[in-house]
This record gives sequence, C-alpha cells and structure tokens, in this order.
Amino acid sequence: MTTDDSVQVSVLGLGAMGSALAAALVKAGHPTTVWNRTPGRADGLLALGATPAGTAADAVRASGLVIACLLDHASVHDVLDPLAGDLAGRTLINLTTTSPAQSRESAAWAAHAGVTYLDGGIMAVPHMIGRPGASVLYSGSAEAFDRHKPLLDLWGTSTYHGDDAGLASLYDLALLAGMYVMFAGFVHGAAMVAPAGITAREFAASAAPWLSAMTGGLAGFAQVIDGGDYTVAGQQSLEFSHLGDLQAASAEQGVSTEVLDVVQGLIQRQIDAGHGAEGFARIFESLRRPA
Ligand code: FVH
Repeated sequence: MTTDDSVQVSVLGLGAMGSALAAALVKAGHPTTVWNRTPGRADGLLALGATPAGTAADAVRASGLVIACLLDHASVHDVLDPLAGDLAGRTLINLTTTSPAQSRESAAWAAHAGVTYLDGGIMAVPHMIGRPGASVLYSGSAEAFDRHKPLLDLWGTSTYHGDDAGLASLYDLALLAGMYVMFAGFVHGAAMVAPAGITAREFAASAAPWLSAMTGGLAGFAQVIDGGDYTVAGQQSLEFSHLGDLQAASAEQGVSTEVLDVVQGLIQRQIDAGHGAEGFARIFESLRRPA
C-alpha cells in the first residue's frame, strides 16, 4: 500500500505526542492544519510547513480527517463537544489515552453526531513516532482504519482490534500494566543489590538480558491459560514458585517486600485452595476472582 499524501488532515493538541504525530504527517507531505489551546506550541511545525488554525473549529473545517491527541477524556470533551456540527460527516481519530469505557462513550458521541470514529492507543513515546518499534493500536470504524492505514503507518505499525471502540484502549492499558509491573520488579531488584554496592546501572546490565530471555515463556503461559488446564506437565508449580526466599533476602537487605508480597499473595490463594502442585499460570484465577 502506498501513502496518498494528498489526504488533508488536522491535528488538535500539540503537546509532546500531538506534535510528533503532526510532524510525521507534514514530513510525509500531507497538507496538515494544526491547532493547540495555548498558542506558540505550533512554531516548530509551522517551520516544517504545517498550517496554523486560530480555533479548533477552523482546524476541523480544514480537513476531512481530524486527529485528536489531547491530555485526557475531559479535554477531548472540552474541545469537541462544541464542534459536533462541524465534525459531522468527517472522520475523527482519537489518540488521546482514555479508559475503554471512555473510548466507547466517545464512539457513541461521534455516532450520534454523524462522525466516523476510530480510537487509538499509542504504544510509543514521542521520539519513537515514525521509527522502528513504534506501534499504534486501533479499534472502532474498520472503514476509517482501512482507508487511512497508509497515513497511520507513518507513525508506526498499525494494528486493528475490531469495531468495539474500547478494545484499543483495553489492549493499550493491559500492555502498560505488564510494563509497569516488570519495571517495578526491576526496581525492586536494584534496591536489593544497592546495599551491596552494586549500582542500578550494573544491575540493569544483567536484568535486561534476563528479563528479555524470560519473555520467551509468555507463549507457554498463554497456552496454559487459554486451555484452562493448569495441571499440564512441564510447568513450574505454584509451590515451587513460593517467593519466601526472595522475601527473606529482600528483608535482609533492608528492602521493602511490598512488590513481592503482591505476587506471593496471588500464589498463596491458589495454594490455600489446594492447587499448589499446579502451574504458576494459575495465578490468573486469583486475578480473575479478586479476594
Ligand atoms: N507522551 C507520551 O509518552 C505518551 C505516550 C503514550 C500516549 N500518551 C498519550 O497521548 C496524549 C497526549 O500526550 P502528550 O504527551 O502530548 O501530553 P502533553 O504534552 O501534556 O500535551 C497535552 C495536550 O493536551 C492539551 N490540553 C489539555 N487540556 C486541554 C483542554 N482542556 N482543552 C484543550 N487542550 C487541552 C494541551 O494543550 P495546552 O496545555 O498546550 O494548551 C496539550 O496540547 C495523552 O492522552 C497521553 O496519555 C502520550
């Protein structure tokens, strides 16, 4: 698929991310109109060739395709609610991070206003936009995704997750949950070794390849979780996974065990329910049925 650089596009919100998205569009030759609540943030984009809009309404009227990348759901309402009439008949791609319920609410609002709606979750930081490793998840209008995919691919790998507008956000937040728990685990390890005079930088040199190698186990966990049989042979059992040694070593180092305690709590609930010989992936059941 080649990029149709004649697609006229407007970008609402020129924070760090909105500016990166707009810059990629301008550099690819799209006629790009930009607007930001606080003036002055468009200067770099204007130098690249973007067209400024004095108001959000002017920006919306300039293009058939409107990209919103604002702070949060409330700011999307602040900007777009007064513009429902102007947006009617156009396509809105909302890349603001919102909850799944908020994304669905925006989709319903757009449908009511006669706006084609695609929601997106950006899996990248601004400097990654347009570079390898950036990806953006989408859900909502399949027609909008298919029509604009060449343009969307300017930002990173574009993946469509279905017509439920909340799914891109759900995926986005679930992936971030995995990331933050992993980061917390790394920081916990760094805190453990710090009293031994090992810097976080030295620890990271060991942790990065270790954690990277461990991601090879995710597909196996997924197979067990999807199959629903935690007795499948070859898994590390819950009893074997007991984090007592890790908690004790952390305490000896004078380090809080809070991060480990959460995981051990999930393990213990399954052991207490008589599943200690089953695989570690069974903590999925602890999470699905909160205590
Ligand atoms: N930056 C990142 O690394 C992450 C990566 C993953 C996705 N997020 C989400 O992207 C949305 C925008 O993020 P951002 O980095 O551009 O955020 P800021 O630099 O803080 O810019 C916020 C823009 O929103 C405008 N704004 C805020 N409130 C209002 C409002 N009530 N009415 C109109 N505009 C509003 C703000 O304008 P101003 O303060 O300059 O006037 C900025 O343009 C976000 O959902 C991330 O979670 C980024």
